[in-house]
Amino acid sequence: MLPTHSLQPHPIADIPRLQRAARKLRRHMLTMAAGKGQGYIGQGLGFADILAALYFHEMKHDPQNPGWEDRDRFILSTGHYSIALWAALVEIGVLSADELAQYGADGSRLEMSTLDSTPGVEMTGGSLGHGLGQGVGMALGLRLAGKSSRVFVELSDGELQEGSTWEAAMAAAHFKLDGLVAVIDCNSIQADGPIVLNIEPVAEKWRAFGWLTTEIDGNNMQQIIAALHAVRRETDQPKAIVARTVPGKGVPCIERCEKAHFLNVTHIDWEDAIRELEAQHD
Ligand SMILES: Cc1ncc(C[n+]2csc(CCOP(=O)(O)OP(=O)(O)O)c2C)c(N)n1
Ligand SMILES: [Mg+2]
Repeated sequence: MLPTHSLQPHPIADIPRLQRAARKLRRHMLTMAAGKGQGYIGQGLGFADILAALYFHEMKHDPQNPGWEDRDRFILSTGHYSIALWAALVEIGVLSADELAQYGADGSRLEMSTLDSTPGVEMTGGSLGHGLGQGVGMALGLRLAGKSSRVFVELSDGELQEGSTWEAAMAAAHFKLDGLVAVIDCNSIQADGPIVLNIEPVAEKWRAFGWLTTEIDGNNMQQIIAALHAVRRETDQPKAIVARTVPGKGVPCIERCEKAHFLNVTHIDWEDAIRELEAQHD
């Protein structure tokens, strides 16, 4: 965890506004899952706070022009978390809220796994373990092009068991990719149960690979903002934020699910889930 003295919020961060944004993202995700009757909702709810902080505070982007060449890049390495990205892209106005009903439908732009043909998506996902390698390539390319844009890569704890992740981590440190930020979503699950291999101590591993690393509660907006602020430092090192998150965060009936990886109508009454989220607004 970050030492207490570094947990001061960024001076211009409006924490309550960002928490409200995260709740809106969660609401969009529940709308999608309820419409489809199923989805990777546990992960999305767990990652909502970080996405809200990235899209509504930290990243440079232009919703009117999602392909703007000076934008910061956000790579969602775990394609199955797409529900979270669709929610963010709707909330910033790149996609329309009407499209939420198309989540997971055949031929839809809002697939259950990401497609880079959808506006705002940097990488086609699905096969795990490739996001960081793509992020390294993008960060190198941006540096060669003389751009100041940064590259944020979401990674999962399951992906820490992929050799390709560590090859990319080593390359990023070798090339001193200062503008590359990995946000590692440690939600302690991997498909149908707990993490299979022991991946701890996660933060020490990133430090050993040469990354400037902080560890936070990934559902605490103040800590998220403090960590994002800390990794703005120019250090000739890539940056890692190890975020401990709770699958289903914000919706108690989903938080309580033992197998939160993929939820469907046999597990969840979606109307109850929406009511639970909305009750927390008060
Ligand atoms: C290379 C690869 N191997 C296996 C899978 C199948 N798979 C899909 S999601 C998943 C779980 C991986 O764990 P994590 O990324 O932590 O996801 P979580 O369970 O937290 O959603 C697996 C094994 C895949 N998509 N890609
Ligand atoms: Mg996981």
